[in-house]
Amino acid sequence: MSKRRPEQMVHTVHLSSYKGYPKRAAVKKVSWLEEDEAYSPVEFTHEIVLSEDRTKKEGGWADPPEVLTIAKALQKRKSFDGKLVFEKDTGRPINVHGRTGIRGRGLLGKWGPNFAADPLVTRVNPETKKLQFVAITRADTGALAMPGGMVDDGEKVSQTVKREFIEEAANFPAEEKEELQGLLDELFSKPKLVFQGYVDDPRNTDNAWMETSCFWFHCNEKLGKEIKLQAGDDAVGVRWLDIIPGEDDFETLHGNHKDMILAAIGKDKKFSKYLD
Ligand code: RP5
Repeated sequence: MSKRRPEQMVHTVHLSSYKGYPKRAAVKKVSWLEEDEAYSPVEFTHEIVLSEDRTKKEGGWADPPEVLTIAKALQKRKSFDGKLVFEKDTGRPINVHGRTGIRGRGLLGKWGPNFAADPLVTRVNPETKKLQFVAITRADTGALAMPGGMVDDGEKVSQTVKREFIEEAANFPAEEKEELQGLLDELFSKPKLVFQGYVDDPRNTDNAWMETSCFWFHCNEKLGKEIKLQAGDDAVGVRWLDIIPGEDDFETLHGNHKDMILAAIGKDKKFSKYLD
């Protein structure tokens, strides 16, 4: 797995906007270790999150708004990027990578880290010989991204990557799905964990943020030709995208997906040549 020291990640979320979010307050100093006396973040938790309070709604996916009522459970919550630190006056966890311009949870259900999983599915294009990966177009921002999603309560991350791939990138009617099943089982049989950590996601706030586990699955020639793609769920498009640093589509991937992909491939003796 790629071992990035968490402190090397400098997030840019405070510079981003997201549909339905208020404008972020100015962030002069990202790091909590530096004083930013004028810092005045906007409080924002989306009403969808409040309506999914699992203490009030059966099957709800969000924590309750009163963070102190789950203080014990929060103490046990672990971030991939370091020990959780809590605000003294409110008990809220603070973003492991610094200020974002928004307090509260935005559209994220959990206080602190919200865990996702991302499948990096690659192939060598049989004609161009370029290394490519399966990229979806996200419905929320229009950005290209790995077809990842949130880990459901009680679900193993290795199951999440396969489920999310099928939902977002291989969303065929039942019959066709059955035909593809064998290929997908083969492809997802050997998960290789290549990244675990923070995602520079535009939904992040000072008190809630995305973290992911990225698993790499490479298609051999046969699989690369036979796997069919069909967008679904949160994806409005899907395609094989060339992994070419410097090219616009690749440079502008969601969050830090580009860095995760480059780190995984750059460290692999067999594949790093594709980045030359
Ligand atoms: C990113 O958002 C993760 O890396 C993952 O790709 C995705 C999960 O959120 P949804 O796509 O489910 O909204 O931060």
